[in-house]
Amino acid sequence: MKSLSLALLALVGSAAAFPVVDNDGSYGPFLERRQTPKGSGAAPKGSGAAPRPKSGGGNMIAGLVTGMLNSGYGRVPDPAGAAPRVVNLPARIADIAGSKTIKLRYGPYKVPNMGHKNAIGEAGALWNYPDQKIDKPCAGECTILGLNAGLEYPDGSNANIDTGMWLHHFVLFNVGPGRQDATCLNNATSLPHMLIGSSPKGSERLFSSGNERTPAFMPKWNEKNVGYFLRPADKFAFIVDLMNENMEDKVVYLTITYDILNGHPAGYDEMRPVWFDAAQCLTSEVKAPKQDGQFVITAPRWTANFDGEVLGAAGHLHDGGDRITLEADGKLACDSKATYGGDPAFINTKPGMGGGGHHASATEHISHMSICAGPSFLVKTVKKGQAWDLKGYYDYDKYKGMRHEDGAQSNVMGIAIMFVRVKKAVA
Ligand SMILES: [Cu+2]
Repeated sequence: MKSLSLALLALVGSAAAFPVVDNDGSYGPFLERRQTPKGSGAAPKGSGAAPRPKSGGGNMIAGLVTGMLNSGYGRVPDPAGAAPRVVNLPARIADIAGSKTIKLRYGPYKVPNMGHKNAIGEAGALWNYPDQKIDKPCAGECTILGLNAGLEYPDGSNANIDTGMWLHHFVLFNVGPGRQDATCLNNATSLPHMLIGSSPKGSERLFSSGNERTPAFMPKWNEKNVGYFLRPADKFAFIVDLMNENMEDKVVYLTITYDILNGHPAGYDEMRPVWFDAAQCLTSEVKAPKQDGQFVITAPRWTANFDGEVLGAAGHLHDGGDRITLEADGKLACDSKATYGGDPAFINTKPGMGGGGHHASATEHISHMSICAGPSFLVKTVKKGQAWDLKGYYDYDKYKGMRHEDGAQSNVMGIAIMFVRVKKAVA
Protein backbone atom coordinates (compact mmCIF):
# COMPACT_ATOMS: atom_id res chain seq x y z
CA MET A 1 0.00 0.00 0.00
CA LYS A 2 2.98 2.30 0.22
CA SER A 3 2.54 3.60 -3.28
CA LEU A 4 -1.10 4.48 -2.65
CA SER A 5 -0.41 7.54 -0.54
CA LEU A 6 2.35 8.59 -2.90
CA ALA A 7 0.00 8.17 -5.79
CA LEU A 8 -2.66 10.21 -4.03
CA LEU A 9 -0.17 12.97 -3.40
CA ALA A 10 0.79 12.81 -7.05
CA LEU A 11 -2.85 13.06 -8.02
CA VAL A 12 -3.51 16.01 -5.79
CA GLY A 13 -0.37 17.63 -7.17
CA SER A 14 -0.65 16.79 -10.83
CA ALA A 15 -3.61 14.50 -11.47
CA ALA A 16 -1.13 12.03 -12.83
CA ALA A 17 -1.26 8.78 -11.01
CA PHE A 18 -3.95 7.04 -9.05
CA PRO A 19 -2.75 3.46 -8.84
CA VAL A 20 -4.03 0.61 -10.91
CA VAL A 21 -3.21 -2.76 -9.46
CA ASP A 22 -0.90 -4.93 -11.47
CA ASN A 23 -2.17 -7.79 -9.30
CA ASP A 24 1.31 -8.77 -8.28
CA GLY A 25 1.26 -6.27 -5.46
CA SER A 26 2.70 -3.45 -7.51
CA TYR A 27 0.85 -0.48 -8.92
CA GLY A 28 0.91 1.06 -12.31
CA PRO A 29 -0.61 4.38 -13.23
CA PHE A 30 -4.25 4.47 -12.25
CA LEU A 31 -5.22 7.38 -14.39
CA GLU A 32 -4.72 5.54 -17.61
CA ARG A 33 -7.12 4.93 -20.40
CA ARG A 34 -9.42 1.95 -20.50
CA GLN A 35 -11.21 1.86 -23.84
CA THR A 36 -9.92 4.59 -26.07
CA PRO A 37 -9.76 4.71 -29.81
CA LYS A 38 -6.53 6.14 -31.08
CA GLY A 39 -6.47 9.56 -32.57
CA SER A 40 -10.16 10.29 -32.33
CA GLY A 41 -11.80 13.52 -31.50
CA ALA A 42 -11.25 16.69 -29.66
CA ALA A 43 -8.54 17.59 -27.22
CA PRO A 44 -9.51 17.33 -23.55
CA LYS A 45 -11.10 20.38 -22.06
CA GLY A 46 -9.28 22.40 -19.47
CA SER A 47 -9.88 22.04 -15.78
CA GLY A 48 -10.98 25.61 -15.19
CA ALA A 49 -14.42 24.58 -13.98
CA ALA A 50 -13.18 22.48 -11.09
CA PRO A 51 -15.29 23.24 -8.03
CA ARG A 52 -13.38 24.27 -4.95
CA PRO A 53 -12.95 21.35 -2.59
CA LYS A 54 -14.98 21.92 0.57
CA SER A 55 -12.58 20.29 3.01
CA GLY A 56 -10.40 17.27 3.52
CA GLY A 57 -8.49 15.06 1.11
CA GLY A 58 -11.54 13.14 -0.02
CA ASN A 59 -13.39 16.23 -1.13
CA MET A 60 -10.29 17.52 -2.82
CA ILE A 61 -9.99 14.30 -4.80
CA ALA A 62 -13.70 14.35 -5.56
CA GLY A 63 -13.30 17.91 -6.79
CA LEU A 64 -10.42 16.92 -9.04
CA VAL A 65 -12.26 13.96 -10.48
CA THR A 66 -15.40 16.02 -11.00
CA GLY A 67 -13.70 19.11 -12.30
CA MET A 68 -10.62 17.94 -14.11
CA LEU A 69 -11.46 14.52 -15.49
CA ASN A 70 -15.14 15.06 -16.12
CA SER A 71 -15.15 18.77 -16.83
CA GLY A 72 -18.37 19.85 -18.53
CA TYR A 73 -19.98 16.46 -17.90
CA GLY A 74 -21.70 14.67 -15.07
CA ARG A 75 -24.87 15.65 -13.30
CA VAL A 76 -27.20 17.97 -15.23
CA PRO A 77 -30.80 19.17 -14.64
CA ASP A 78 -33.73 17.03 -15.77
CA PRO A 79 -34.34 17.60 -19.49
CA ALA A 80 -37.79 18.96 -20.38
CA GLY A 81 -40.33 16.19 -20.72
CA ALA A 82 -38.25 13.62 -18.85
CA ALA A 83 -40.05 10.71 -17.20
CA PRO A 84 -40.65 11.10 -13.42
CA ARG A 85 -37.72 10.59 -11.04
CA VAL A 86 -39.76 8.41 -8.69
CA VAL A 87 -41.74 5.50 -10.09
CA ASN A 88 -43.96 3.39 -7.85
CA LEU A 89 -44.16 -0.04 -9.44
CA PRO A 90 -46.43 -2.99 -8.66
CA ALA A 91 -44.83 -4.89 -5.76
CA ARG A 92 -42.45 -7.54 -7.12
CA ILE A 93 -42.71 -9.56 -3.94
CA ALA A 94 -46.27 -10.76 -3.81
CA ASP A 95 -46.03 -12.91 -0.71
CA ILE A 96 -44.60 -10.38 1.75
CA ALA A 97 -47.35 -8.14 3.07
CA GLY A 98 -46.52 -4.47 2.92
CA SER A 99 -43.57 -4.78 0.53
CA LYS A 100 -43.27 -1.96 -1.97
CA THR A 101 -41.29 -1.71 -5.19
CA ILE A 102 -39.97 1.73 -6.04
CA LYS A 103 -37.69 2.82 -8.88
CA LEU A 104 -35.60 5.93 -8.30
CA ARG A 105 -34.04 7.62 -11.32
CA TYR A 106 -30.73 9.28 -10.40
CA GLY A 107 -28.78 12.03 -12.10
CA PRO A 108 -29.28 12.58 -14.92
CA TYR A 109 -25.67 12.36 -16.05
CA LYS A 110 -24.30 13.82 -19.23
CA VAL A 111 -21.79 11.43 -20.81
CA PRO A 112 -19.29 12.69 -23.40
CA ASN A 113 -19.29 11.31 -26.93
CA MET A 114 -16.53 9.23 -28.50
CA GLY A 115 -14.97 12.36 -29.98
CA HIS A 116 -14.33 13.75 -26.49
CA LYS A 117 -11.25 12.55 -24.65
CA ASN A 118 -10.70 13.30 -20.98
CA ALA A 119 -7.39 14.26 -19.39
CA ILE A 120 -6.28 10.63 -19.26
CA GLY A 121 -7.04 10.03 -22.91
CA GLU A 122 -10.31 8.13 -22.50
CA ALA A 123 -12.99 8.86 -25.05
CA GLY A 124 -16.71 8.70 -24.33
CA ALA A 125 -16.22 8.20 -20.59
CA LEU A 126 -17.83 9.70 -17.52
CA TRP A 127 -15.02 8.62 -15.25
CA ASN A 128 -15.64 7.47 -11.64
CA TYR A 129 -17.88 10.47 -11.08
CA PRO A 130 -18.77 11.02 -7.41
CA ASP A 131 -22.31 12.13 -6.53
CA GLN A 132 -23.07 12.78 -2.87
CA LYS A 133 -26.68 13.84 -3.33
CA ILE A 134 -28.42 10.51 -3.69
CA ASP A 135 -31.98 9.94 -2.50
CA LYS A 136 -32.74 6.94 -0.33
CA PRO A 137 -35.83 4.84 -0.98
CA CYS A 138 -37.28 6.09 2.32
CA ALA A 139 -36.63 9.12 4.50
CA GLY A 140 -37.05 7.38 7.86
CA GLU A 141 -36.60 3.73 8.76
CA CYS A 142 -37.08 1.03 6.17
CA THR A 143 -35.70 -2.36 5.22
CA ILE A 144 -34.32 -3.14 1.77
CA LEU A 145 -35.22 -6.67 0.68
CA GLY A 146 -33.81 -6.40 -2.82
CA LEU A 147 -32.33 -4.00 -5.34
CA ASN A 148 -31.06 -3.82 -8.88
CA ALA A 149 -29.62 -1.09 -11.09
CA GLY A 150 -30.30 0.06 -14.63
CA LEU A 151 -29.59 2.81 -17.12
CA GLU A 152 -32.31 4.81 -18.88
CA TYR A 153 -32.70 7.61 -21.37
CA PRO A 154 -34.71 10.65 -20.24
CA ASP A 155 -37.94 9.16 -21.66
CA GLY A 156 -37.51 6.08 -19.47
CA SER A 157 -36.39 3.68 -22.22
CA ASN A 158 -33.56 1.25 -21.58
CA ALA A 159 -29.99 2.42 -22.35
CA ASN A 160 -27.65 -0.46 -23.17
CA ILE A 161 -24.94 -1.68 -25.51
CA ASP A 162 -27.32 -2.01 -28.47
CA THR A 163 -27.59 1.78 -28.46
CA GLY A 164 -23.99 2.35 -27.45
CA MET A 165 -24.47 3.05 -23.73
CA TRP A 166 -22.78 1.14 -20.95
CA LEU A 167 -23.48 1.16 -17.24
CA HIS A 168 -19.76 0.54 -17.00
CA HIS A 169 -19.69 0.59 -13.24
CA PHE A 170 -21.43 2.19 -10.29
CA VAL A 171 -21.01 1.86 -6.53
CA LEU A 172 -23.67 2.67 -3.94
CA PHE A 173 -22.30 3.80 -0.56
CA ASN A 174 -24.12 4.19 2.70
CA VAL A 175 -22.54 6.86 4.89
CA GLY A 176 -23.75 6.97 8.46
CA PRO A 177 -23.15 6.31 12.15
CA GLY A 178 -21.87 2.78 12.72
CA ARG A 179 -21.41 2.04 9.01
CA GLN A 180 -18.06 0.42 8.38
CA ASP A 181 -16.74 -1.21 5.24
CA ALA A 182 -16.00 -4.85 6.12
CA THR A 183 -13.02 -5.29 3.79
CA CYS A 184 -11.38 -1.81 3.69
CA LEU A 185 -11.96 -1.01 7.36
CA ASN A 186 -8.33 -1.42 8.37
CA ASN A 187 -6.81 0.37 5.42
CA ALA A 188 -5.35 3.75 6.25
CA THR A 189 -6.73 5.10 2.99
CA SER A 190 -9.42 3.83 0.66
CA LEU A 191 -9.84 5.57 -2.66
CA PRO A 192 -13.49 4.77 -3.35
CA HIS A 193 -14.49 6.04 0.09
CA MET A 194 -12.33 9.15 -0.31
CA LEU A 195 -13.97 9.88 -3.65
CA ILE A 196 -17.30 10.35 -1.89
CA GLY A 197 -15.73 12.36 0.90
CA SER A 198 -15.88 9.59 3.49
CA SER A 199 -13.72 6.77 4.87
CA PRO A 200 -14.12 3.01 5.33
CA LYS A 201 -14.70 3.68 9.05
CA GLY A 202 -17.70 5.88 8.33
CA SER A 203 -19.33 4.26 5.32
CA GLU A 204 -19.81 0.95 3.54
CA ARG A 205 -20.13 -0.11 -0.09
CA LEU A 206 -23.65 -1.46 -0.08
CA PHE A 207 -24.27 -2.39 -3.70
CA SER A 208 -22.72 -2.17 -7.11
CA SER A 209 -23.52 -2.96 -10.68
CA GLY A 210 -21.68 -3.42 -13.93
CA ASN A 211 -23.50 -3.41 -17.22
CA GLU A 212 -24.72 -6.97 -16.61
CA ARG A 213 -27.00 -5.46 -13.93
CA THR A 214 -27.06 -8.35 -11.47
CA PRO A 215 -29.81 -8.03 -8.84
CA ALA A 216 -29.50 -8.75 -5.13
CA PHE A 217 -32.93 -9.98 -4.20
CA MET A 218 -33.28 -11.80 -0.88
CA PRO A 219 -36.78 -13.28 -1.37
CA LYS A 220 -35.72 -14.70 -4.74
CA TRP A 221 -32.73 -16.28 -3.02
CA ASN A 222 -35.23 -17.92 -0.65
CA GLU A 223 -33.90 -15.84 2.21
CA LYS A 224 -36.73 -14.77 4.47
CA ASN A 225 -36.86 -12.27 7.31
CA VAL A 226 -33.68 -10.46 6.39
CA GLY A 227 -32.89 -7.09 4.83
CA TYR A 228 -30.69 -4.03 4.91
CA PHE A 229 -31.92 -1.70 7.65
CA LEU A 230 -31.86 1.94 6.64
CA ARG A 231 -31.81 4.51 9.40
CA PRO A 232 -32.75 8.18 9.27
CA ALA A 233 -29.11 9.31 9.74
CA ASP A 234 -27.85 7.23 6.78
CA LYS A 235 -26.86 9.07 3.62
CA PHE A 236 -26.37 7.55 0.20
CA ALA A 237 -23.60 8.42 -2.26
CA PHE A 238 -22.54 7.11 -5.69
CA ILE A 239 -19.51 6.64 -7.83
CA VAL A 240 -20.82 6.53 -11.40
CA ASP A 241 -18.76 5.37 -14.38
CA LEU A 242 -20.58 5.42 -17.72
CA MET A 243 -19.49 4.87 -21.30
CA ASN A 244 -20.90 6.30 -24.52
CA GLU A 245 -19.99 4.79 -27.88
CA ASN A 246 -21.99 7.32 -29.87
CA MET A 247 -20.72 10.42 -31.61
CA GLU A 248 -23.16 12.60 -29.67
CA ASP A 249 -23.16 13.35 -25.95
CA LYS A 250 -25.91 11.44 -24.14
CA VAL A 251 -27.93 12.21 -21.02
CA VAL A 252 -28.92 9.15 -19.02
CA TYR A 253 -30.43 8.31 -15.65
CA LEU A 254 -28.97 5.63 -13.45
CA THR A 255 -31.85 3.76 -11.86
CA ILE A 256 -32.16 1.63 -8.77
CA THR A 257 -35.27 -0.40 -8.21
CA TYR A 258 -35.72 -1.15 -4.52
CA ASP A 259 -38.04 -3.57 -2.75
CA ILE A 260 -38.64 -2.22 0.71
CA LEU A 261 -40.67 -2.67 3.86
CA ASN A 262 -41.49 0.22 6.17
CA GLY A 263 -39.56 0.21 9.43
CA HIS A 264 -37.45 -2.64 10.75
CA PRO A 265 -39.97 -5.45 11.14
CA ALA A 266 -39.86 -7.61 14.26
CA GLY A 267 -38.09 -10.91 13.66
CA TYR A 268 -35.98 -9.57 10.81
CA ASP A 269 -32.21 -10.02 10.77
CA GLU A 270 -29.89 -7.37 9.41
CA MET A 271 -27.94 -7.88 6.20
CA ARG A 272 -24.31 -6.82 5.77
CA PRO A 273 -22.41 -6.46 2.51
CA VAL A 274 -18.84 -7.72 2.06
CA TRP A 275 -16.97 -6.34 -0.94
CA PHE A 276 -14.23 -8.53 -2.46
CA ASP A 277 -12.06 -6.83 -5.05
CA ALA A 278 -8.84 -7.66 -6.93
CA ALA A 279 -8.02 -3.95 -6.61
CA GLN A 280 -9.37 -3.67 -3.08
CA CYS A 281 -9.77 -0.17 -1.64
CA LEU A 282 -8.76 1.30 -4.99
CA THR A 283 -11.10 1.78 -7.92
CA SER A 284 -11.32 -1.90 -8.85
CA GLU A 285 -9.29 -1.63 -12.06
CA VAL A 286 -6.56 -4.19 -12.66
CA LYS A 287 -4.08 -4.02 -15.51
CA ALA A 288 -4.56 -7.14 -17.66
CA PRO A 289 -1.50 -9.22 -16.76
CA LYS A 290 -1.50 -10.96 -20.15
CA GLN A 291 -2.58 -10.06 -23.68
CA ASP A 292 -3.67 -13.59 -24.65
CA GLY A 293 -4.60 -16.90 -23.10
CA GLN A 294 -5.59 -17.47 -19.48
CA PHE A 295 -4.79 -15.76 -16.21
CA VAL A 296 -6.18 -15.41 -12.71
CA ILE A 297 -6.47 -12.21 -10.68
CA THR A 298 -6.81 -12.44 -6.91
CA ALA A 299 -8.11 -10.19 -4.17
CA PRO A 300 -6.23 -9.50 -0.96
CA ARG A 301 -7.40 -12.07 1.60
CA TRP A 302 -10.27 -10.95 3.82
CA THR A 303 -10.03 -12.22 7.36
CA ALA A 304 -13.65 -12.25 8.48
CA ASN A 305 -14.26 -9.65 11.17
CA PHE A 306 -17.84 -10.55 12.07
CA ASP A 307 -20.03 -13.64 12.36
CA GLY A 308 -23.03 -14.39 10.21
CA GLU A 309 -24.78 -16.65 7.74
CA VAL A 310 -24.12 -16.33 4.03
CA LEU A 311 -27.07 -15.11 1.97
CA GLY A 312 -25.52 -15.00 -1.49
CA ALA A 313 -23.02 -13.41 -3.82
CA ALA A 314 -22.38 -12.67 -7.47
CA GLY A 315 -19.24 -11.64 -9.29
CA HIS A 316 -18.29 -8.90 -11.72
CA LEU A 317 -15.73 -9.44 -14.49
CA HIS A 318 -14.87 -7.67 -17.70
CA ASP A 319 -14.94 -9.15 -21.18
CA GLY A 320 -12.59 -12.11 -21.35
CA GLY A 321 -13.69 -13.18 -17.86
CA ASP A 322 -15.00 -16.69 -17.46
CA ARG A 323 -15.86 -17.07 -13.77
CA ILE A 324 -15.14 -15.75 -10.34
CA THR A 325 -14.77 -17.87 -7.23
CA LEU A 326 -14.88 -17.28 -3.50
CA GLU A 327 -13.10 -19.66 -1.16
CA ALA A 328 -13.42 -19.83 2.61
CA ASP A 329 -10.45 -21.39 4.41
CA GLY A 330 -9.45 -22.95 1.09
CA LYS A 331 -12.86 -24.52 0.42
CA LEU A 332 -14.81 -23.49 -2.69
CA ALA A 333 -17.79 -21.40 -1.56
CA CYS A 334 -19.09 -19.73 -4.72
CA ASP A 335 -18.47 -20.14 -8.46
CA SER A 336 -20.12 -17.28 -10.37
CA LYS A 337 -20.01 -17.77 -14.15
CA ALA A 338 -20.27 -15.25 -16.97
CA THR A 339 -22.73 -15.51 -19.88
CA TYR A 340 -22.01 -13.56 -23.06
CA GLY A 341 -24.61 -11.97 -25.33
CA GLY A 342 -27.50 -13.73 -23.62
CA ASP A 343 -29.84 -10.84 -24.44
CA PRO A 344 -30.02 -8.68 -27.62
CA ALA A 345 -29.51 -5.51 -25.55
CA PHE A 346 -25.96 -6.73 -24.83
CA ILE A 347 -24.96 -7.14 -28.48
CA ASN A 348 -23.37 -4.35 -30.48
CA THR A 349 -25.61 -3.88 -33.49
CA LYS A 350 -23.02 -1.70 -35.17
CA PRO A 351 -19.58 -2.96 -34.16
CA GLY A 352 -17.06 -0.19 -34.28
CA MET A 353 -19.68 2.52 -34.36
CA GLY A 354 -18.95 5.94 -33.09
CA GLY A 355 -15.31 6.01 -33.99
CA GLY A 356 -14.69 2.46 -32.92
CA GLY A 357 -14.59 2.24 -29.16
CA HIS A 358 -14.20 -1.49 -29.37
CA HIS A 359 -12.95 -2.08 -32.90
CA ALA A 360 -10.95 -5.13 -32.08
CA SER A 361 -13.37 -6.39 -29.43
CA ALA A 362 -16.28 -8.74 -29.38
CA THR A 363 -19.79 -7.82 -30.42
CA GLU A 364 -21.21 -9.97 -27.62
CA HIS A 365 -20.53 -8.82 -24.08
CA ILE A 366 -21.18 -10.18 -20.58
CA SER A 367 -24.94 -10.14 -20.12
CA HIS A 368 -25.23 -12.18 -16.94
CA MET A 369 -23.25 -13.39 -13.95
CA SER A 370 -24.65 -16.40 -12.15
CA ILE A 371 -25.60 -15.87 -8.52
CA CYS A 372 -24.44 -18.11 -5.69
CA ALA A 373 -27.25 -18.48 -3.19
CA GLY A 374 -28.97 -21.31 -1.33
CA PRO A 375 -27.57 -24.69 -2.46
CA SER A 376 -25.06 -23.09 -4.86
CA PHE A 377 -23.34 -21.27 -1.98
CA LEU A 378 -21.25 -24.07 -0.57
CA VAL A 379 -20.09 -22.47 2.68
CA LYS A 380 -22.94 -21.36 4.92
CA THR A 381 -21.28 -19.46 7.70
CA VAL A 382 -19.01 -16.49 8.11
CA LYS A 383 -16.87 -16.75 11.23
CA LYS A 384 -14.45 -14.30 12.70
CA GLY A 385 -10.90 -15.25 11.66
CA GLN A 386 -11.96 -17.26 8.60
CA ALA A 387 -9.85 -16.59 5.45
CA TRP A 388 -11.82 -15.54 2.38
CA ASP A 389 -10.22 -15.41 -1.06
CA LEU A 390 -11.53 -14.19 -4.41
CA LYS A 391 -10.14 -15.43 -7.72
CA GLY A 392 -11.16 -14.03 -11.10
CA TYR A 393 -10.51 -16.37 -14.04
CA TYR A 394 -9.91 -14.86 -17.47
CA ASP A 395 -9.59 -16.75 -20.74
CA TYR A 396 -9.01 -14.62 -23.83
CA ASP A 397 -8.98 -17.80 -25.98
CA LYS A 398 -12.56 -18.47 -24.96
CA TYR A 399 -13.91 -14.89 -24.83
CA LYS A 400 -12.51 -11.81 -26.54
CA GLY A 401 -11.30 -9.12 -24.20
CA MET A 402 -12.03 -5.43 -24.52
CA ARG A 403 -9.13 -4.05 -26.53
CA HIS A 404 -7.88 -0.58 -27.26
CA GLU A 405 -7.74 0.36 -30.88
CA ASP A 406 -4.01 -0.33 -30.89
CA GLY A 407 -4.81 -3.90 -29.83
CA ALA A 408 -3.76 -3.74 -26.16
CA GLN A 409 -6.13 -5.33 -23.66
CA SER A 410 -7.88 -2.78 -21.45
CA ASN A 411 -8.07 -2.99 -17.65
CA VAL A 412 -10.00 -5.85 -16.10
CA MET A 413 -11.88 -6.32 -12.83
CA GLY A 414 -12.54 -9.04 -10.30
CA ILE A 415 -15.26 -8.09 -7.82
CA ALA A 416 -17.86 -9.96 -5.79
CA ILE A 417 -20.31 -8.63 -3.24
CA MET A 418 -21.38 -11.15 -0.65
CA PHE A 419 -24.40 -10.49 1.54
CA VAL A 420 -24.39 -11.90 5.04
CA ARG A 421 -27.21 -12.33 7.56
CA VAL A 422 -26.25 -11.03 10.98
CA LYS A 423 -28.46 -12.76 13.54
CA LYS A 424 -30.12 -10.49 16.01
CA ALA A 425 -28.53 -10.90 19.40
CA VAL A 426 -30.61 -13.18 21.59
CA ALA A 427 -31.81 -11.15 24.54
CU1 LIG B 1 -16.10 -3.20 -14.14
